[in-house]
Amino acid sequence: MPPLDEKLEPVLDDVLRRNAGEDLFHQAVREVLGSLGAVIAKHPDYAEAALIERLCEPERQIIFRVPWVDDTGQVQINRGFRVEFNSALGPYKGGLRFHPSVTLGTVKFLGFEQVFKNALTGMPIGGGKGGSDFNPRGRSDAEVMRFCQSFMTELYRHVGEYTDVPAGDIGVGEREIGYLFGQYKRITNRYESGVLTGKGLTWGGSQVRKEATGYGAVYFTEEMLHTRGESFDGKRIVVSGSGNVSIYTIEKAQQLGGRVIACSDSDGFVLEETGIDLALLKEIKERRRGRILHYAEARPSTAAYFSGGRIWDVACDIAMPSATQNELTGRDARELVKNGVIAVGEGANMPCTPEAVNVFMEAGVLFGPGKAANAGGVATSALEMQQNASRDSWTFERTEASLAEIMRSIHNRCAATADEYGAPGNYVLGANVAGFVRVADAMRALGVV
Ligand code: NDP
Ligand code: 2IT
Repeated sequence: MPPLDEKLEPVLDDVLRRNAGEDLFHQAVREVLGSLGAVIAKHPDYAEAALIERLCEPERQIIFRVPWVDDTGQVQINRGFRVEFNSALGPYKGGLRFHPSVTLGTVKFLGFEQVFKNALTGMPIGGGKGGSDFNPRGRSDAEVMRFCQSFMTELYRHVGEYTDVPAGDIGVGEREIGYLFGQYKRITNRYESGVLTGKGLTWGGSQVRKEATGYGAVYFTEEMLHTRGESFDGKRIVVSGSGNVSIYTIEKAQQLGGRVIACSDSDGFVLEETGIDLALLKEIKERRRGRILHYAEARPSTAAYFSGGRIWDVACDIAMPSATQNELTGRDARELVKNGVIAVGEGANMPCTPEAVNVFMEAGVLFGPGKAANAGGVATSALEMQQNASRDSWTFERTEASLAEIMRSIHNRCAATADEYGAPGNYVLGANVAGFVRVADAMRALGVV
């Protein structure tokens, strides 16, 4: 990571002081500020009017109690969050994460990343994020529904088509969006489709939204590979996780001729040299809500299961970390480089530690940072908002063609920005600077608000 410009040191010091203990938020801010020295050296006016300081302070942070009754009649209490980070470019937009590890710091890191990601898409969406420390694992459908209804009973007053538009993230998929939308509709007596994205196809959802993050990450990585005359065809690929992003990363990588040989969940990973059976993976993960262990048990002759082990020890050409933050460490990166990895595309948000990113950059590995590589999900959410606003619904083909075009243009914008700032091939710098400039220009136009 580049040393911090001395003008930006006090900005980071302030963020650390005012947000004590929020390590993930500190990490995300430090990474972006590391790229902004180049901008203010070239255009000092971007350091004026406390623009960067304002960008690091969320516009609004909401924390609320979420009480609900479990199947045994016990009252459970969770904590809900929505951080409305920046609305210079459009209504706050970003997912909801339901996972026991969620704290205010988690949501702030994700909201901060989202601001730059959403700017990079070129679409009219600001940045926000939310969630809860609710753990959906092992909960019945009825419990998940009651939790979602209670969550929305507070959240409904803060969201809206022109205000703040949540979607899914870890632990939040179509089922949860359905319960949330149902409760919003009931409380407000409005069929306001544009209040949430990631909806089902029969009730206002968009084709390709489910697939979009994974497909988009593969498109972005393919664009990086093309710069070196390479492609997915015939490559060995490792995808961590086995949730929404991972499944559709695997699907698109396979469609492009790649062989995905390993995927995981938080308990362990499966290695299958002949290639992951996607239909079985979907059956176990999407329909049965099962575990990777069950997948391996169903493929006894070809698949090996490693409880707890490091998926990044598996030799591959392309690595796509698609589970969670800081899941790929410096040690893992060195192992991947030693085994000949040529490209890393971040499907998850901030899955590579700063040390891992350095290892990849120094080794000349193509590295696509999450805020660019996984922007296809939120971009397709913006397409869903567009369809809702015009009461239209597009075909799968039309929507996928838009997604592919958006990912190509994000790639090209990052690459051109990296070139312009004298760092060709540095997609981290390209993504941070291109995202920053778009938000910062809008903030300047809107005055000190
Ligand atoms: P899902 O809940 O569908 O899947 C998450 C996967 O990651 C599961 O396999 C899960 O395993 C694993 N995982 C989650 N938390 C941990 C953890 N703390 N340690 C180890 N493994 C973990 O989520 P998504 O696929 O939607 O999200 C994955 C990543 O992609 C996240 O970083 C998210 O922020 C990011 N993202 C998602 C987008 C979307 O549209 N959904 C858009 C852009 C980025 P287990 O079942 O064992 O918990
Ligand atoms: O991290 C992300 O970009 C998401 N979870 C998707 C956000 C969205 O609003 O579709």
